[in-house]
Parts: sequence; C-alpha cells; structure tokens
Amino acid sequence: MNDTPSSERLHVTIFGRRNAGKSSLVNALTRQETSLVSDIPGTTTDPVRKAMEIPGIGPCVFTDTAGFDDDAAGLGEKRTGLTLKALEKTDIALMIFSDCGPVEKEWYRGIVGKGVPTVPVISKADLEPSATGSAAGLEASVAALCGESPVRVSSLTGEGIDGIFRALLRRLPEDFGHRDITGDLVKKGDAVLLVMPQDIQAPKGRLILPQVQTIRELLDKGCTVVACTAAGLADSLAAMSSPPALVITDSSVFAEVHAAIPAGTRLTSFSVLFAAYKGDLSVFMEGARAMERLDPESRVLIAEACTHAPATEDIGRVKIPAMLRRRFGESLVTEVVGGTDFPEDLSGYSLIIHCGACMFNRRYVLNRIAAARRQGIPITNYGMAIAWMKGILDKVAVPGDFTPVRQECV
Ligand SMILES: Nc1nc2c(ncn2[C@@H]2O[C@H](COP(=O)(O)OP(=O)(O)OP(=O)(O)O)[C@@H](O)[C@H]2O)c(=O)[nH]1
Ligand code: SF4
Ligand SMILES: [Mg+2]
Repeated sequence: MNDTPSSERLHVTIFGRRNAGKSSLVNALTRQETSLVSDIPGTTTDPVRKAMEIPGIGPCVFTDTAGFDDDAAGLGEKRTGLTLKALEKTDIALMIFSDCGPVEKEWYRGIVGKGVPTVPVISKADLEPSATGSAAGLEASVAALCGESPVRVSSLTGEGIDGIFRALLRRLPEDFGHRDITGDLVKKGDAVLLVMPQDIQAPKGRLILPQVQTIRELLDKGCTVVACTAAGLADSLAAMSSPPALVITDSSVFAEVHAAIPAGTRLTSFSVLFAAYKGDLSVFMEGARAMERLDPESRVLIAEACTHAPATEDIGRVKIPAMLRRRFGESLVTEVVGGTDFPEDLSGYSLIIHCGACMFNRRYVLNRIAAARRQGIPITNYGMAIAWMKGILDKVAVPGDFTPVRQECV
C-alpha cells in the first residue's frame, strides 16, 4: 500500500499558529517522528508530508505546515505562500485553534471559503486549563465560529486522536477511492489495446503513471490488455483474433491510430480519460471547442505537472506548440509551466492546455480549473486539444459515452 501514488491519496493538511502543536499532531496521527517538534516558534518552515494507511479510510498523506503567523524577516511571507500552496491540494483540513482570535478566524474562513472541509481542533488537552487560558471559553468560541465542537487532542497522551480519524471519515469526499479511469467504456472480458507513447518520458525501463494506472485498472476489471507502440499497431491488431472493444492511445498519435483501427472499435486517449478522472470532462470539452477562437495573436499556457527534463519529441513543449502555430499562425505564443508553478493571474492567456495531471491529486486540478473559470479563461487538456486540432474530438469515446467512435476517417 506504501506504493499508492501520492496523487491517489487523501490529502489532509494541518493548519495553525506557530507552536500550536501541528508537528506533534502529525507525529501522533502517523505514529512516527516525521516532523521536528520544539518549543521554539517557527520550527516547521516548509510543508512536511507523511503518507500512511488509515484503517477504514485508506491511503492518506498528512501535510504539516509552517505556522500561518510566521513573521520571520523576509521569509514569513514565503512560508505562508507555501502553506497556501499546500491548501490547494488539501481534501480535508485540520485547523488547530489556540485563541480563536482574528488571525485564526480569518484563516478558518479562508480555508472554508475555498470549499475545503475543515475539522476544528484544540491541542494540548493534557495541559492544565490555566496553561492554555480558559479552555471552556476557547471551546465555546471555536464552536460558535465553526458550528460544531472542536476535537480536543493531546499529542502527548494520545487523547482525542481517534476523534480526529472519526472526523476525517465523516468528511471523506463521496467519490474517494471509488473513481475509476475507464468508467463504463469497458466491461469484464473486453480486449483493450493500448497504444503507448513512442517518446516515453519516463526513465528507461519504466512506464509513466497514466499507463501503469490504466493497465492495473483494466486487469482488475477482468479485461484482456494488449499493449503496443504506434509503429507496432498494425501487427498487434493482426495478432488479435477479434478487434479490440476499445483502443486507448497516446494522444500525440490520435489521428494515425484513428485511421488504422477497425470500424466499430471505440477510440480514446490516456489524457482524455484523465480529463474525466482528474479534472472536469465537460469543462475540458468546452475548452477544446473554444480553440476555434484562437488567432495568431493568442497566448496559450501549457501546464505540465511533471518537471522532467524536456525530451526532443516532448508533447507539451514541442508537439502541441508546433501544431498550434501551424494551425493558427507562427506568431501565436505558447508558455510552458511545470510542476506546481501556475500563474495566479491568467488574464493574459486565451487558453490553458493541461497535461493529464496524473501526478496531481484531483482537488488540485479542480482548483486550477476553478481559477481558470473564475477568470473566464477556457481550459482543456492535451488529449482533447489534439483531438480537436485533428478534427476527431466528436469521435473520441469518453466515460459515459457509448456512441461508436470510428466511422469513416476524417
Ligand atoms: N503538553 C503538551 N505539549 C505539546 C502537545 N503538542 C505539542 N506540544 C508542545 O508544544 C510545543 C510546540 O509543538 P510543535 O508540534 O513543534 O508545534 P508546531 O505547531 O509544529 O510549531 P511550529 O513548527 O513552530 O509552527 C512543543 O514544545 C511541544 O512539545 C501536547 O499535546 N501536549
Ligand atoms: S503528470 Fe502530466 S506530464 Fe507528467 S506523466 Fe502525468 S500526464 Fe504526463
Ligand atoms: Mg511544526
């Protein structure tokens, strides 16, 4: 279970002032001394992550953050910035209240305002009330703010830790652990042909996550999985005793694969499937159709979750920009951002094209989509953008869609 990718885990983040007991709480929850604890305020400076399996919940990752009242000269703001970035990935927040003063109230409202379910917590429950001020008064103020009683915990004695796990369970996103990649596109016994990337970006000898996750899911569903590259497609089709029910291809060879597969075989791509799995299919579909409004003056932001060294045939850095310029004019500008770099101000862009985002958790991708929508910028992903440019977007199968895909070649 330790091998569950971080992007598939429930992201729980601990927020609070410096010295509130955040790191001690992470250590108590994970039963490991992952985070450094001390009575010096500002001990934790960067988010610290620890993955663990919680019985009844599943694979989680706990993130310890710097105190949001960090005022270290010149650095406090940067640390708070990192804490805010951690919030973008957070499925459930644990917010430790020390005084329920204006700073804590503002942070609580900010977190809840982002739509993040938040568990109010009071720490150091083992201490005498005199040491923490009026315990009952604090509890009442937190309850009034949050509309529920805080969970009282002691990281020292373990009191209240089970209460935190129960509170997490109550706030578990409905679809956590139940989403699947291929949805209703396949059923038990189907043969599925995977056309893998030619310009594999993973280190030699490895497959990248979208392929690995898709293969694992298809095997779990009882499908027969055949894998090839675009160059080997014809041979693989010939070797199969009947046509595959579904072909899942690397997006960059969409048109070639579409032309080569038998009529009646549905076609989709890894990144189209990930549009639904990690993002919002209808928003991405709308974003792909908005490409018709691009012109030679357009600026397109290409967002890639990986920060790998660019390969010569890189889909995000080379292929998509070349396709866009060929279609809309050589003066069209593309900008590529990688990893967690994503501009707050998107107003200068005509379109955002995102990778399949297999390295990000869904909450994070949905936050990017929400930011784009708030600013009125269309957003789509690699597979859909390529399918639109190749004129086959309407022929791509998406989960929930049973229309036959391959009719006549376009
Ligand atoms: N008695 C008692 N002390 C605690 C408890 N939790 C934390 N402490 C103490 O409170 C101090 C701060 O704890 P940390 O866990 O480092 O607090 P933090 O919120 O991570 O602090 P920063 O990293 O500085 O923001 C340490 O001296 C801890 O030993 C608790 O449940 N009971
Ligand atoms: S995170 Fe994006 S670029 Fe990296 S492997 Fe996944 S889909 Fe590809
Ligand atoms: Mg700390």
